[in-house]
Amino acid sequence: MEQLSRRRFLKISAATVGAGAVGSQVPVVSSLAMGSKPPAGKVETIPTYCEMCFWKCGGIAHIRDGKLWKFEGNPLDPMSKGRLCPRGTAAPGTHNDPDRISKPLIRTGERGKEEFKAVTWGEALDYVAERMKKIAAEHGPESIALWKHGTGSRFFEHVMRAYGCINKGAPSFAQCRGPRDIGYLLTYGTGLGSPEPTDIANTKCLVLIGTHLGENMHNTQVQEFAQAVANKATIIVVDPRYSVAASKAKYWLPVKPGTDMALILAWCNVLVAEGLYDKEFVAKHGHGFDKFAAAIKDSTPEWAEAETGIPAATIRATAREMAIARPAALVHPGRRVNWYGDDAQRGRATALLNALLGNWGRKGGLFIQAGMKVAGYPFPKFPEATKPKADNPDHKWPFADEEVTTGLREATITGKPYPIKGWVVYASNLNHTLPNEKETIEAINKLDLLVVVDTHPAEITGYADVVLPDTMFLERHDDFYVGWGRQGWAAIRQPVIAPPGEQKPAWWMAKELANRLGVGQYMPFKDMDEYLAARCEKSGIDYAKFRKEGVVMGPKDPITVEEGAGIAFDTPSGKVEFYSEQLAKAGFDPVPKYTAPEAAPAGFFRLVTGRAPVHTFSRTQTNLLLRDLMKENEVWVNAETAAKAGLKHGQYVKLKNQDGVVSNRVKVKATQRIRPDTLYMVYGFGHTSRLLKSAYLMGASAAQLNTRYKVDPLMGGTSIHQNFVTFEKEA
Ligand SMILES: Nc1nc2c(c(=O)[nH]1)N[C@H]1C(S)=C(S)[C@@H](COP(=O)(O)OP(=O)(O)OC[C@H]3O[C@@H](n4cnc5c(=O)[nH]c(N)nc54)[C@H](O)[C@@H]3O)O[C@H]1N2
Ligand SMILES: Nc1nc2c(c(=O)[nH]1)N[C@H]1C(S)=C(S)[C@@H](COP(=O)(O)OP(=O)(O)OC[C@H]3O[C@@H](n4cnc5c(=O)[nH]c(N)nc54)[C@H](O)[C@@H]3O)O[C@H]1N2
Ligand code: SF4
Ligand SMILES: [Mo]
Repeated sequence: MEQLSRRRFLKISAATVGAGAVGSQVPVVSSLAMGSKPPAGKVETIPTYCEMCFWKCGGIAHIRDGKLWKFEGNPLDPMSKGRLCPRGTAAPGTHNDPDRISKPLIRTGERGKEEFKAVTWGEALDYVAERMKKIAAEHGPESIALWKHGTGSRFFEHVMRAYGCINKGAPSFAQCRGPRDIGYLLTYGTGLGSPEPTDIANTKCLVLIGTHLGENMHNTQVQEFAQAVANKATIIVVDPRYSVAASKAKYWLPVKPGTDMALILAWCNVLVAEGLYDKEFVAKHGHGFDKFAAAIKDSTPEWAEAETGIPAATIRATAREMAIARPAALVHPGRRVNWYGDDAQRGRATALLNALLGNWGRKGGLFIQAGMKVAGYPFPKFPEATKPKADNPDHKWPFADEEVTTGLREATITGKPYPIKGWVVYASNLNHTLPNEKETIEAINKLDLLVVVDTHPAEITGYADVVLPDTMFLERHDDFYVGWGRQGWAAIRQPVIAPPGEQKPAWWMAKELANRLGVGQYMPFKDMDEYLAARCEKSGIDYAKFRKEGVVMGPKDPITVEEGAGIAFDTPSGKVEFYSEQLAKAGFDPVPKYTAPEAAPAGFFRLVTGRAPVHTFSRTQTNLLLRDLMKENEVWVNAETAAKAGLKHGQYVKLKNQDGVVSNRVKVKATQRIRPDTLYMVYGFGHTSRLLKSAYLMGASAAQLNTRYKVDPLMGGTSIHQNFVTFEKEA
């Protein structure tokens, strides 16, 4: 396999910020690669895994004369393969960010007014423990919920569960990959999780539906995508916007937003009608294929053309491209798929399209994941739960296999099935990550206690009663990351530098809280060194070597059928379910069906969102290295649409949505690269927290305009591409 050059990786990642930014991106990233002589000084290197996003690439921190100098990829790590994305590389910018919270805070003003006094750690933790005990005494510990994202939440979850807090929520499920995982679970008997088992590097035909690799900077996948492009794989991109990925594609299908299901069903129709599908795989592993074939009989390319705007001939041609390449043809399952309310069924439709291509367990398709065993720590057993969880008590969403965030928010608002009176929020900016901020604030106003554990004064922090300042990942220990992939592995997180202020690591806060809540026996280790060393010892892993190298690889199992992997499916039928009796029994379509999306009101455009390659959600806008590359977002407007509306490229406008919510001002990017009926914005900008000084009111918040959402009836995911906006020109 050709070695991927950093240059090609960078080229792919250069993305939306435009040609000018490619140049400006170089200094941050390339000083590491250009072999420039390091200035004099004592340099120490310490490996740890990255958490500038949740991909968890292994990196190596360089400390020069006691200061954090740079963070590079760890060549031993299978996620980074020695290279980090721009955000990982810019991690020192988060360590040094002047906008970070440096002391524990207690609220002095009204909620949302961002008025606090600094207190000692003892005062802050005593306050939290006392309030938690009071809520537990009055309502039971179930009435305190945890919201979480990322590795640092691990011991908060542990301690709270020990105290009897069974309720939790994570926007990284219902607002992200949840619908897709449920679609695959229903079809193949397994969700896909993270990282997805996509053999992009070896595929001969890659289909990306939305999934905007190169802007979505999930490192390994972007590297593999560059490999697929170099290998001349046929790339098919379905996106109303000419994404970076589309610019590498043989086919760009500018689908009408919300009609992807019609396209996927039409592709299935062509594969079946023309007899191009993998008959052997379907005969051996398929369940209910005949019923499936009958259900999609009328989903012809001509029918889909009218819905999607993609010519029937193109639909046929692209289906045939997949068929020629199969089984090394891969329809990427997607990641943030909460778009239109039928998302789990759309996930299932892509799962079925992959099944027709027979790519399960095949080279260039979806491989069989391998893991490794790392022994757990001998903790005492948790107390039995005596109440059901509050987010989905009557299984309103029968196929949700993780907590439903908006269900938990609703329980907090209504007090049903029982009151929720406390929230502990770890690294989740709920004002921006749950749809409809008004409902989030309504729920917050019902609380007796809101604890926010964060690195930054984010929007949610402004509502907190107590703010606990966390270290950033380079400053702390966390639990091991035990990864699943082509080969199992484990990576270590260890502090490489002291925090700049009074910040404390999450595990320490959790341990201190456990002592105050009377559940100290659940955190029996002195510190993380002791905890991690104990797990290593039980697993036969050399801890000293692990600390030095950062990564331990597990056994190398066969991962594809070609290499000898066996396949089995954990569905009710034991097969790939082309027809799902489970769904039929629960009153849902056993074969995915298309519903036309709602039309935009006159004068309005559909607002869709995505990622910038150099930022993570609403987390990194104050990082000076990344802010330098992109300090505000733009609204992409088709050039003709802009001309009709009298808008010029580069001018500022405000956007008003169907519910009358008006955004902050945002720059117009007039471009041919988007459909005339669609507007696009990178999500995460438009901060309204005044304490995020360098990001305050820079760009517009897509989240603020996402007042309307549809809930996926299968699993409670919330779709946000339901919002329409019009222009409000600046006076
Ligand atoms: N740099 C960076 N990378 C990230 C992240 C980050 O914050 N920053 N976040 C990570 C996370 S958690 C996630 S979940 C992923 C998300 O990244 P992906 O899963 O790749 O994102 P998508 O939801 O597919 O949405 C974005 C793309 O879908 C297109 N789109 C919008 N509407 C439609 C439609 O109706 N049909 C089709 N076919 N396309 C449409 C948009 O134009 C855009 O190109 O990114 C990950 N990678
Ligand atoms: N409107 C809209 N909503 C979305 C999305 C979208 O595209 N548009 N994307 C969805 C997706 S794909 C996902 S995965 C979710 C993610 O949503 P969440 O799970 O809620 O997580 P983040 O947005 O990553 O949370 C950001 C918060 O974490 C803090 N933080 C950063 N690092 C640390 C740390 O080391 N410790 C602590 N304690 N705090 C830290 C930041 O300062 C910030 O306040 O959002 C979903 N919601
Ligand atoms: S993809 Fe980038 S930000 Fe995410 S873990 Fe990897 S290097 Fe860090
Ligand atoms: Mo996500």
